[in-house]
Amino acid sequence: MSMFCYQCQETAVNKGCAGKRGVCGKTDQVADLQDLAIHVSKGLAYVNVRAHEVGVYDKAASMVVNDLLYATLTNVNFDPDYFVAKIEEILKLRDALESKLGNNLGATLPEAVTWHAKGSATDYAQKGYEVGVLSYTNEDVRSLRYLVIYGLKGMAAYVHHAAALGYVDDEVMLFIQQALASTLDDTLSADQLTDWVFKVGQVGVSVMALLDRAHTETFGHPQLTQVTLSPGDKPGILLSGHDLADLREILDQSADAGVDVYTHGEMLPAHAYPFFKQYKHFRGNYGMSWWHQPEEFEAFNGAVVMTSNCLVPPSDSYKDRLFTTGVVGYPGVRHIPGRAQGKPKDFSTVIALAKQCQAPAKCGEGTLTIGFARNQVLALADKVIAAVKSGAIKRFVVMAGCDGRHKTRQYFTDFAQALPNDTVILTAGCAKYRYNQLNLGEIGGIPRVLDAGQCNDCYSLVQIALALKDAFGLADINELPLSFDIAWYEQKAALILLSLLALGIRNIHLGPTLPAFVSPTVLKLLVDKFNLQQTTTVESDLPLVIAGK
Ligand code: SF4
Ligand code: SF3
Repeated sequence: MSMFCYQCQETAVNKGCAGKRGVCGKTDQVADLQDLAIHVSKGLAYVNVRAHEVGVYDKAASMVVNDLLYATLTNVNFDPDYFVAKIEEILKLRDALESKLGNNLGATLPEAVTWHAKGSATDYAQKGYEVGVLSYTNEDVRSLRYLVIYGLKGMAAYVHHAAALGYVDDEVMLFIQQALASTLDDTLSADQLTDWVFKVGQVGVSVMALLDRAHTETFGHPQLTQVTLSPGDKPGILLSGHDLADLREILDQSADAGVDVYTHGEMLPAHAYPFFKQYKHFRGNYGMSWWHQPEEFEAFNGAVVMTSNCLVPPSDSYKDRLFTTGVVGYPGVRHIPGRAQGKPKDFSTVIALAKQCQAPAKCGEGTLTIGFARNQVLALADKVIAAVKSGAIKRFVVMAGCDGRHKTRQYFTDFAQALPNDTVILTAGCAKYRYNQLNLGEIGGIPRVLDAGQCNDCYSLVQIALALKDAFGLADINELPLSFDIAWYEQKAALILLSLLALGIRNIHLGPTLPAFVSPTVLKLLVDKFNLQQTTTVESDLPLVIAGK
């Protein structure tokens, strides 16, 4: 067996993970099964789009496709059995829809629509390899197709978290099917393929808006909040990932259990929502970004729940204290099943285990200041505008996105430190852990690092930028004293990048490397149209970023 995957920033030698195992720990079998699962999802999406045209659309199937896309995102699901089951479920849904459609399906059908499963998981994996990334021989077509597919994976993540809170947009669900089905259409020209890429970016903005609405209408608008980093002396539950619906249920179910609940990684912004402040046992944040989890989960001593990416393959020292839920999975790690008929998930096993554990070992100290999403920043709008007008703030620099393991990411810490004292950093996503404890000070009471929240809260940063544009009476967002120095790792960041481009934002510096899935021709297009640049060194990039170039 072999594999080929180039979807994340840590892909081997920035070309592609091949052979037996990816850099993230994904095996060739899982990578190939994921590729087959995507292939059959394209087939189901194709049939469902046709079904929509003739009025027999399967709404539930669109969510199955969505969650499958999310499960294949980097560091979400490493379990081959999960993908075998999903492939079979998707084929059944496709076949059922096909029979409803009858002659309406059409005569000339893509192979993804006509393929039928036979054999074992090994045969599935073999098929997955055949229909995976390398099945596209033209590298530009491959690049544009995978920009669409990876953007959709990121979109699926945000759709999933919004849906968990009851927010579903039918037009978005249909778009995901249409965009996925478009990757089966060999008649599309280069321009049409490119159009699909930008459409994904446009819809990405709407999806981030939907998740923002789901979060703020359910939990209130984030407020300026100090989060403690020192653990208490009770046993704990540590919640990582992005899903706030899971957090609410864990907090409800553990309120009288004598345990504390902590956030890890991308769950940190939860402390800023008014709703979560009611829980006395919601104690603080433990640890840093995702890749520190082997040491941090070990030192935590208690139960750990992964609600989304990024899961690092666990060591035996804490595997029996680790739980997955939602679309996350890992062989041999206990999984908390989803909500049946709208009832909350049952986290009693997690709570029972936590009660028997020791309290967390010391990990950090002091506090972090968070909660600068759009409402909180706009509450300071007068101050911010006055500071820009007086010259006290010369520039805002969006340093959002993902963190990762590469040593080269020290660039982002050094860059934040090197920025002059009259600049303000706007951040979101786990990239912030590279500079959120640097104590960069304030400008007239406005902290120099404004943390809007999770990666999806880049939407909040865009809203802040648009409000400033209006306040200054500018015609174009690119006229603002605003620059972008973005760190990426997985496919949510790919969606965020496409969304920023769809909004017409130019001069984005992206690093630490450019995506391996962007071919030289496609890169030229992005450079010519948007002046997209790879981060280089702090010395070279700093003057450009300060000058808005
Ligand atoms: Fe490699 Fe990233 Fe794919 Fe994992 S997700 S196999 S590290 S490219
Ligand atoms: Fe981080 Fe995985 Fe992307 Fe939500 S948790 S930003 S990398």
